[in-house]
Amino acid sequence: MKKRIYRILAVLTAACLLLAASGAGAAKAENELWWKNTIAYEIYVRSFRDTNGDGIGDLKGITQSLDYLKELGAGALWLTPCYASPQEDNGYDIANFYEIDPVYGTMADMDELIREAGERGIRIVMDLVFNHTSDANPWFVEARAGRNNEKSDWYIWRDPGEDGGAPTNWRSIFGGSAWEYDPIRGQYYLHTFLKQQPDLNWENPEVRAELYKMINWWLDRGLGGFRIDAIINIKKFLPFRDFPADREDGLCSIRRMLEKAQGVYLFLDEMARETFRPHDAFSVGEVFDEKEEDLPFIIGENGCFSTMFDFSEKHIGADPRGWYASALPTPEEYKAAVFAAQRRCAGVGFFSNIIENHDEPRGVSHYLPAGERSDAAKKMLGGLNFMLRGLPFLYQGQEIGMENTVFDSIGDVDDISTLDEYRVALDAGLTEEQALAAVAPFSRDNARTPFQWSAEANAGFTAGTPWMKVNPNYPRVNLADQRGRPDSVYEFYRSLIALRKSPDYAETVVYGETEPYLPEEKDLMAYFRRGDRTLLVAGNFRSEERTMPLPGEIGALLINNLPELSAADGAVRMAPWQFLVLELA
Ligand code: TEU
Ligand code: CA
Repeated sequence: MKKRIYRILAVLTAACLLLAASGAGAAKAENELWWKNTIAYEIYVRSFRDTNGDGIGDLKGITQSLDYLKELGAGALWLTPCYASPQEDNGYDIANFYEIDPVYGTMADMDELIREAGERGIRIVMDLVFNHTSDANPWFVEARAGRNNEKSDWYIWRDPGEDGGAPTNWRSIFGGSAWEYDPIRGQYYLHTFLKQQPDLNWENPEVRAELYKMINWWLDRGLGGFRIDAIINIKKFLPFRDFPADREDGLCSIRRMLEKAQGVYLFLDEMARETFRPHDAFSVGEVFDEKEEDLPFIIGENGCFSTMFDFSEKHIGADPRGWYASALPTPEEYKAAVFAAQRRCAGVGFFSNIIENHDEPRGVSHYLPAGERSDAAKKMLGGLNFMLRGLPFLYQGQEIGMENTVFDSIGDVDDISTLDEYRVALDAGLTEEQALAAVAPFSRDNARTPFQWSAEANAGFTAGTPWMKVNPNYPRVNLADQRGRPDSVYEFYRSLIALRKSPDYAETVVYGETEPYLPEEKDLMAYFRRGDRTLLVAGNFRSEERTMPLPGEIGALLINNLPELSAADGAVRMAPWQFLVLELA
């Protein structure tokens, strides 16, 4: 019976989507060009540039950096949340969607940024956090005040369980029960993340209408689009029930419930129909645990988003017991995950490709072995990711090869997720020192240290005291040292961006199919990009030389992260960490 209902639901979803899509196709085709031919750049507003000496990055700091971002070649800037917020999760807990948090600036600063960016051909993309709000949001304040007011059903409430405790045994993503008791209502409310981040009830059409109104309000202000946060979590699996515990605490990760939910694409298609499509707005989804058969609903010709991030590499080595028991990915595991993702989206749509973001450790410290994070290796990793089919999303600092930071003690840690994982490690019997060492490589704070502009005090990020310690390697790794230096990581990224935009190669780099080359060759990651030209992209994930046979004659050498190239007798002698983009004759 249940199976039949799900099948009907899936068919219904497909029918509605196909119906909705026919009109949208044309408009979408026209609009999608701008974002496909560009590169996107994520800014962690808090750590980008401080202009008023309070040690916290701000909107004026981004406006003052637009000429730099233009020089780099960014066409879209994704800003992490800068709405009014108690900052419990650094802005991912929004108290007012219509107000800029004073710590980041004013609405006038926002309008100025949108205008100034527009004058440089750059579009601003805001962060949409719609699975939850802050518990300081007036919507939640009203909802918890009673069971019969206008907003009572805007969040997810349940009576206590038989034992008077939490309604189910779910663990939030940041640890502890996903249920918080509220004495005023005498009920529990659900929070997938922090208890200060109560989940919105998307089953309530009033909630959805209010959210769509807000999106259109911002799009009418001239935004280019949105990044949509943790969006698959909005659909819950009903009726609520316990799941088998996955740790000693008797709880089970809430992800187990969320991954069983069905029908989220009806909500997402409605959202696109009410907001993004009428505005030809760009949208990139933060989608986890999606099923392959659902990809067309997400990024297909008539999908609910323009694109979505490919997170498959992020999960390599992850252990359900926690970060302390997780492992860093090997080059072969990384290569396999990347090629599988490229295969999954081929002929369906565009993934947005990343090696890092504000939730991940630095890519060069995560995917390159310790002791091997040379400029050549950093360029190779960046190049292998950048040349994939899809939209390249750079994260601030990636373009200069920023690395994981150093935590002298747990006191240096700001990230709530890291603090939770540290506690899990201690509960597993590690000493404080061992626990910190075990979770540090996975910490989100690695990506959140201030941007390293120069070797001056505080890396030129602030004239005050930075809200988070600057990475002590800033005298060695900073933009001022690299700008204009031909062999720098920064100039290497600029050369990749120039190739993607070059009239001769754009069609192939943007639209060309990806096809693995010699995938069985250990620690060699190579693939073709087949468009109106054929490119061979190759990286040697080793600190020793190796030979790579060529599939044909080289027509042109387009990118080389090293000064030399030794090619003879139908093969290339690749130096350690060498990266090449060759055009085949
Ligand atoms: O993240 C969603 C998410 O589930 C993961 O990124 C996860 O929280 C994290 O990696 C655990 O380490 C989004 C935002 O990107 C993140 O910054 C927010 O904390 C989270 O949603 C809640 O809004
Ligand atoms: Ca500031």
